[in-house]
Amino acid sequence: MHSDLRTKTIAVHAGTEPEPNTGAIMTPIFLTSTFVQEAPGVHKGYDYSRADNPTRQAHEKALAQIERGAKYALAYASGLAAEQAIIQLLNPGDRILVCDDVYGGTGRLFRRLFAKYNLDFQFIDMANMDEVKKAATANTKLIWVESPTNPTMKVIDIQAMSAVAKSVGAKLVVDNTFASPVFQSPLLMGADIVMHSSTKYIGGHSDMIGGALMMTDKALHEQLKFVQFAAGAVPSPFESFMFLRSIKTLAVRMEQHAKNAQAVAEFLEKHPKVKRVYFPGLKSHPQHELAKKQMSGFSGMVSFDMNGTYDDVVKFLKKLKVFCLAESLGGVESLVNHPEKMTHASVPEELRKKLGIGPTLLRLSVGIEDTADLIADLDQALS
Ligand code: P1T
Repeated sequence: MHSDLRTKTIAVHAGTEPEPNTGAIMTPIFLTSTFVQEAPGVHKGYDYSRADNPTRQAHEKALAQIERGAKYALAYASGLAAEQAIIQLLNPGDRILVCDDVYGGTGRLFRRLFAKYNLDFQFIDMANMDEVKKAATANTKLIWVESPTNPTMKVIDIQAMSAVAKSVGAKLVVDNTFASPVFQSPLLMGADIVMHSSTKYIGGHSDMIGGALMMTDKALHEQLKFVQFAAGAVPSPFESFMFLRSIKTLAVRMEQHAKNAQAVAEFLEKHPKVKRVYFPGLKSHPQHELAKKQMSGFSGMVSFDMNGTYDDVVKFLKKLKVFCLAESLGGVESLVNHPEKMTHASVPEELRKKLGIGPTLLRLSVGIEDTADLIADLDQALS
């Protein structure tokens, strides 16, 4: 696949080639755990599906092709399994700088599971460069960025973080889930690893859990490939097939998500019952200029604070007809989430308060429905 092709073309063809035995245009689902060998160690390139499977290989090839700047990709059973694989590269005593506004489950994985292995996770405000530089000590091995962040849509300067990472010899990881590979290319801005919860935009239909890592460096790919093989958090061949199918429409879906989210954010910003809207595509967003520089679209996630009390929020949620109350994001259908009580309930209370994740904050995953229907739904529920 030529990297000078445009995103919509790459997405449609990514990873798929006609199957050599039959000419089938779609990659078959190789539902097999093992492969017959001619003699011990002599086989056609596959020996066991945890190590490699032809359907997963096509899925990984597609992931590498849709994330600009990537040469390699690895697929995982979930976004958190992909994150876990990165942490498994570290040694006790290593420091990891994490942006303070990460997905609640990412914080939980680091604080409650991996901190006990003597890994030093420092959660910091990455919009504050002084704080970042002060925390970047010689034993810092990883800088972990999520941009835009979940749920308050902070935009972190990826190039600036890459410069800090290089200055101390650390690797830069960017969780690119919210932007999707269509709107942001962290590897071209100095990131070493891009991570996705492919459960979200890459899968796009709220029917699968999956994760992905993309990278440029061969040695880093080999290290992570070993972790994938040794620890085994792989997707099934069926899921790999489904992800291949989803990737074909990723670019067209993202276009509609972004168009709808922009309209919804502008509508909410003008509404008297709304206190504050968090969306990088609004001029009022504190890092709007940075978002314009490092993203080619603002994606489909919009958070907002309602005027009133938690009870008013619950009434509003009950009135919605098109938006469904559910965790997750990035599917074709519009969802609404209450971060404080749902996705970010595991964030320490003090940090939640500092970030502004309170009782009246809601997060919308704006789907690909008709724009006017989405606005009408929000309008009737607000009034
Ligand atoms: O759920 P999983 O596929 O394991 O991915 C975890 C994850 C990682 N990074 C980001 C930015 C995420 O948003 C998520 C999952 N998030 C939700 C389920 C949510 O509703 O925010």
